[in-house]
Amino acid sequence: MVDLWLKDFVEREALERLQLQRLRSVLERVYANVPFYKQSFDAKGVKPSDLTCLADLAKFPFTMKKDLRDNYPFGLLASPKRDIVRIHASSGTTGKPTVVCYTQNDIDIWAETVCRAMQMGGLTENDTVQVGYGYGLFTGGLGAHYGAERLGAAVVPASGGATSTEKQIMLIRDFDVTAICCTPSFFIHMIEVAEKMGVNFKDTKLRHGFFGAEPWTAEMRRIIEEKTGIKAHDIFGLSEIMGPGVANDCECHNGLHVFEDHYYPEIIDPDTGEVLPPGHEGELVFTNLTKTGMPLIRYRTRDISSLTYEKCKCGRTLVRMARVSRRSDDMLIIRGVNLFPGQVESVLLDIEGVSPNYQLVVTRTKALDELEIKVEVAPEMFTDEVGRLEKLRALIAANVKKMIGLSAKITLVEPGQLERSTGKAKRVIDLRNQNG
Ligand code: DLL
Repeated sequence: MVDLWLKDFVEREALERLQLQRLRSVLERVYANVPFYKQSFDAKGVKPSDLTCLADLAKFPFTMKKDLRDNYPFGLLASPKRDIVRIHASSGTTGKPTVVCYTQNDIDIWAETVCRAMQMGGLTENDTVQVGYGYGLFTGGLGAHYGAERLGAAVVPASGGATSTEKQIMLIRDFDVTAICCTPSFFIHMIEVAEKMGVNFKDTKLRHGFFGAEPWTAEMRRIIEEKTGIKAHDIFGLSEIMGPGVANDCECHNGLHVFEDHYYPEIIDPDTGEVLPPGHEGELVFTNLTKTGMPLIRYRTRDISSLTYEKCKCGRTLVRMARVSRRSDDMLIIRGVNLFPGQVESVLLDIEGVSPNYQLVVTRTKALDELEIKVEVAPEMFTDEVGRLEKLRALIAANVKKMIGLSAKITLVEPGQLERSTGKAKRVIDLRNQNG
C-alpha cells in the first residue's frame, strides 16, 4: 500500500514552509530559463528574490492561455528539450493548440497526485480501475492511467471514444471493475445504455466513479449515486498545470482538496487581478511548485471557485476549493441576464421525470436573444396523456424564470435525441454570431 496519502495530513506550518521553498525555486528556474518569464518579471520590476513570504507571490505577473499560444510549441520550456518525455496538447478547435510538456519528474508527480486523489476516494491496490477518459493528446486518459498504476490497482485502459459504450459496460461487468474514471456526462450515458442492455450497475462490483473534466452539479452526483449505488467523486484538473488530479473531493463532499504541495492555488478578482481572501468567490489561479518541464506561474484558469483553509472533517489539512460549477468564459449573456449552464442543470434535475441530458441553444432574431432549453424526459411522459407533457414543460419554464430570471423556450425530447459524447459534453450551442 503506497502511503502517499499521509502527505494530505501534514501540519499547515510545515506545508507552508515547503511551499515557500518550492515557490522560490520555481521562480528562479523560470526566470533563468524561460525568456517569456524573464521579460514579464522584468516588465513588472520583480525578481525571484523579492519573494520572502507566500503572499509575495501576488507581486508576480499572471500567465494566460494566450501566452501558451504565443509561445507555441516549446517557448515556455524551463528544461532542455532532451529532458522532455511527454507532450500533451488541447484539441483547440481553431488555430494553435495549447501545448504542455513533461519531464520524467513531472510524470512522476502527476502519477503521485492522481494516486492520492484515488486514495482520497478510498481506492487501494485491490481495486480494478477502468479508465474511460480519452487516451491521446487529452490528459484525462494517461493521467488517470498512471495514477491508478502508481496505486497498484489493475488498470483497464478502455479509453473514451475507442471502446463502444456497450463494451465499456461489458468490461465493467466481466472484469469485476470497481472504479470508473470518465466524464460525468459519459457515465450518465453509460447508465442509459446499461439499462437497455439489462445490466444493473448495482449487481456489478462497481463502487466508485472519478468524474471530472467538465462542470457537474450536486444534483448530478445524487442521480448517479442513486441509480448505480456507487460513490461519485469529483476530480479536478487542467492540462496547463498538469492534467487530472490537481484536486479531488474527500468523503465529506465539502469542496475539493488541492494537492497544494505541488499546485499552489490563489483566488483573484477576475477584473482587477487582486488576490481575494479565503471564502471569496473569484477566478482560480495556479502556480506549479514542482514541475520542471514547463512550470507555469500564476496561471489564470477562468474557473470560478473559492478557497477555504478550515480543517476538513476528514482530518486533511490541504486547502479545499469549492467545486467548479462555471468558468468565466462559459457565461452566456441573454437579454442582459448572466447565465451559466450549471444553473440550468440544477433547475432541471430538481424536477422529477427530467433526465440529465440537456442542451442550451441560443439564437438571435431581430436583435433579440432567444434561449431554447432542449431536455430529454422520461419515456413514460410521452406515452401518457398529452396534458402531462404540457404540465412538465410549463413547470420547467416557470422554474427557469423563477431561479434564473429568464423566459426560455422549453423543448422536451425523447430519450436518446440529444447528441452524446464520450468526452466533455457540449451543453451550449450559441448561434448568435451566425444568424444575427
Ligand atoms: O479536463 C483534465 C482532467 C481530465 C480533469 C480528467 C479531470 C478529469 P483540460 O482539457 O485542460 O483538462 O480542461 C480543463 O476542465 O479548467 C475546468 O474548466 C474543467 N474541469 C476539469 N475538471 C473539472 C471538474 C482536463 N471536476 C478544464 N469540475 C478546467 C468542473 C472541471 N470543471
